[in-house]
Amino acid sequence: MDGVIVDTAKFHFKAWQRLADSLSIPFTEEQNEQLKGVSRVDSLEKILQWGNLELNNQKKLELMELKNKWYLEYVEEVNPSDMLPGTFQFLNELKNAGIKIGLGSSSKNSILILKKLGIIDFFDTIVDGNIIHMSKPHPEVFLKGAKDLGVEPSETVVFEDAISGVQAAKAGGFHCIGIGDSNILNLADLVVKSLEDVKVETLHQF
Ligand code: GL1
Repeated sequence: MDGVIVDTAKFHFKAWQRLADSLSIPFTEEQNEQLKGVSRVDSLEKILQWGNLELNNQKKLELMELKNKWYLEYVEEVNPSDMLPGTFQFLNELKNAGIKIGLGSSSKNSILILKKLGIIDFFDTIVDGNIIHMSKPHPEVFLKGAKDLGVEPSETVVFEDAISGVQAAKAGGFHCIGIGDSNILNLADLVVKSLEDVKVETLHQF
């Protein structure tokens, strides 16, 4: 979801950066690439590790709540115009072609965001951070999604903007189209700039 269908990855980055700043931990855009697709708790652990900071569980919970509070402020105004190029058209095309659609996200805010975008009804299943136990790069999120849809990984195409997500898709035996930079998402079967570059026919090559 974040960074594939909607431009919310930048708000996660902004909130994590603010949190890292508050802890005096340097946090770069390159490091952020390693957080994309990674759950809230695992993202915090990575940042603390980069800063060589050890905190107790209570403090960690407080920091995660703070990051989420900031994130929710940033996404307050999110609306359909924040969908990334081609998203709405592609969802429509898939629906018209009778192809099942699942959402696989590590975020616990996925339903809120999908409602703000007005596209929640496109999804036949939603598997998110509230349901899964193991964050990407573990394939649990996609395996659960495929099971819900009644399809095999080998007949499913995962769309991912995150290194951890591409790794998860490939580890689960899925085909994977990367959205973004082919140098970063080099494990994907195909990399495109946005969903604007994908058609139903693109899926038939797999
Ligand atoms: C969590 C992380 C975010 C991002 C998403 C997955 O979202 O906090 O930085 O990695 O997972 O796209 P959330 O905090 O909304 O559960």
